[in-house]
Amino acid sequence: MNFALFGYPKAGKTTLFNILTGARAEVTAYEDGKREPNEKVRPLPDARLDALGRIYPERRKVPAALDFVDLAGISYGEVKTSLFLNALRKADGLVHVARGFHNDQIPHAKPAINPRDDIRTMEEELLIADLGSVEVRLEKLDKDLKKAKSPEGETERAVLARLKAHLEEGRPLREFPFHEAEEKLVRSFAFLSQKPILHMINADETDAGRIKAVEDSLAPGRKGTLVLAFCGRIEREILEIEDESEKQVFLAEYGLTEMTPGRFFPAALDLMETIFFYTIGKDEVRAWPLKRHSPALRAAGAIHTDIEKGFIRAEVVPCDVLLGLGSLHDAKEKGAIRLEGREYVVQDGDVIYFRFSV
Ligand SMILES: Nc1nc2c(ncn2[C@@H]2O[C@H](COP(=O)(O)OP(=O)(O)O)[C@@H](O)[C@H]2O)c(=O)[nH]1
Ligand SMILES: [Mg+2]
Repeated sequence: MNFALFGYPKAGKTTLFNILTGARAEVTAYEDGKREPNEKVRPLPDARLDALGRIYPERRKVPAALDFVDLAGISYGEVKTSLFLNALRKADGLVHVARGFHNDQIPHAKPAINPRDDIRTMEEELLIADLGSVEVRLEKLDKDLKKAKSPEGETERAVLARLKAHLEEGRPLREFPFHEAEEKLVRSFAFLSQKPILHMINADETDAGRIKAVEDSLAPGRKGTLVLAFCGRIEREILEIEDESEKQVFLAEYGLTEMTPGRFFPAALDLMETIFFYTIGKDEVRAWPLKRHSPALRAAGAIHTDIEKGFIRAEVVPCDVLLGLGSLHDAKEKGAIRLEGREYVVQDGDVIYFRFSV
């Protein structure tokens, strides 16, 4: 799963990247810094995987991996023409970092710090970028359809025309009521206003004690969007502290309850409607991300297309049941393992063994 950190210049994107991934990428106050993105994969902390791993200590634990890319700042009004559009399109989730801190030493393109405005303009800019893609494609389709008839072309044109009207009303594609076939048809556009977006407010230190209030005051409450706040400067300092209890003291002094990753990961995964299922193989115990409400067949396909093609059945036991009984062997003895078919809707925390034939 991958996340793109993006936003207007000097918002604290690289600071957040470091906080989330443990990287030590350069953070710059003045010059634009480097243009190439920072990238780092971070294994997702997973208490259930850890517990399963303790049953099978000799097997390798493989957590889900989150891939972060930290892009250089994009100036106001320039998202549509940005070099980073492709990086944004590739992301499963967008992480927009908005500046909420005041510091005269750090340049800002607008007269005031206004994260609410930045959220609004950034969402608007993503929408405009999508509108651009739709218009370009429609123009091309119009030309092609004049030259030669094509039922597929007509269908696509009709869908895009509806998307265009929707976007022109200023509504993101997250709020478009896609049917499955339509969704498939436009998937390759990788529309930005269709992606889940997490707005991360880099709040002022003076707001450290009221992070929740900042979040509540800015939450747009629209489908597929979420606002979280963090104090980049304070957390960066805390990261330098080695001693765990000293860290807690420092956090408490500022009125903070938790570091950002502990809040970011569950919130982001929930926003992206991602659950996890687990496999216990002879060499490894592994966590697999999956879109919520997916059938067992899709879970099988996430592991390998052969398992999907040759699917026979899924042997399922919820992780907490397995942990309670002690091991897969005990779960089998106690009859706790269910046999499920391809349509079975996978639940968060299911431990699954797929029977398949090649
Ligand atoms: N006062 C203050 N400065 C910050 C905060 N977060 C980042 N900065 C500073 O803002 C500048 C830009 O930060 P950076 O993370 O590189 O932002 P980016 O350009 O969005 O990647 C650096 O000088 C940081 O030290 C913050 O929460 N408070
Ligand atoms: Mg940066």
